[in-house]
Amino acid sequence: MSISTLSRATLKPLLVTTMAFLCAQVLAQNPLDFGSSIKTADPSGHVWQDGRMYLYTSHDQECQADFWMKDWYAFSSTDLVNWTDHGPILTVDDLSWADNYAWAPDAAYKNGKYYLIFPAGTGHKDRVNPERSTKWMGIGIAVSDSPTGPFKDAIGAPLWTEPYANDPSLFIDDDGQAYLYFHGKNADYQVAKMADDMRSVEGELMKMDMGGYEPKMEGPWVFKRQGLYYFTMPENNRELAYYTATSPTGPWQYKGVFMQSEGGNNHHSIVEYQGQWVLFYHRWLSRNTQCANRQKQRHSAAEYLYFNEDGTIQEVKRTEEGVGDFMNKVLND
Ligand code: FUB
Repeated sequence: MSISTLSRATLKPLLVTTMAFLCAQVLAQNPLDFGSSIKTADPSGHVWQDGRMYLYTSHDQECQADFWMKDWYAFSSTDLVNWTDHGPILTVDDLSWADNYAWAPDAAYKNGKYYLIFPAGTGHKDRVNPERSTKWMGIGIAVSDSPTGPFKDAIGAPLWTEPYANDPSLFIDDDGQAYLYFHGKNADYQVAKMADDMRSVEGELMKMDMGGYEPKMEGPWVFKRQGLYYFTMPENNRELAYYTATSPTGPWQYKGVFMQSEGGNNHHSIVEYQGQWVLFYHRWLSRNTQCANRQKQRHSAAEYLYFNEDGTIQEVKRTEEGVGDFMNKVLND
């Protein structure tokens, strides 16, 4: 049958399907398009004074082995679709005290400076004979006059060397006090107050009261909404879950999972941008067959996140579209 003999009734559903397909192609924004083939993980979102959204990420190099990661990146956007690559903003070569494990970073703005907080380390993790492992990780802090760096190691050393610490996240409360959350010894979640100059911690590292429910792991992220503090984390490194509290140091009350696991670790951040709450996280891509180890790699993605009237977080599903219609949504909501 030629196209001219197709009846209107036959054509209409075909056109609708085609349009829907084309729209999905145009809107598909997951994983995020950073304008190159770069693979990123552990995205931390921040909106600074210039009104742009900044994402600070770690970097999965092609064919990297066992999370041996070497540098950190920043990307920025005003529509969450078109991103500018500003990286790398710091590498382990810039550090005197670490040569590997450039893992999940976070950033903060305080006293007119931008801070990049990051885990890094040395040594080797022996997964077969853990007693032979020499791997060590600590937390460093770097400073810059610009949100996109270059960042300079602020103290030329980790904030502390013992105990083990990883996956730092900074939250600055309304009174200007900065809190450092991290995954510490025994994979417990801990918090410390940062000194006003952001170059050391003040007082003790505190293991937080998680209200009797504390799946261990990495990737803490804290934010405040309508006076309530949210402590969010990847439960057992997989499902994104959250707690709430009336203080930034807890005690925390467990509230449940808001994004299910798709296998492989997840690491996220939650930030409000132009009146929309957005969840940044990473997805595992298919195996790179060019790599000898056929290593899977990760890349950053984004979804809208919604709250119920009572402040609880609605479940977030992974989508292909992500936040591809962000500008339409901002203009129409
Ligand atoms: O990207 C390296 C590590 O994997 C991060 O620090 C963890 O949170 C996990 O995403």
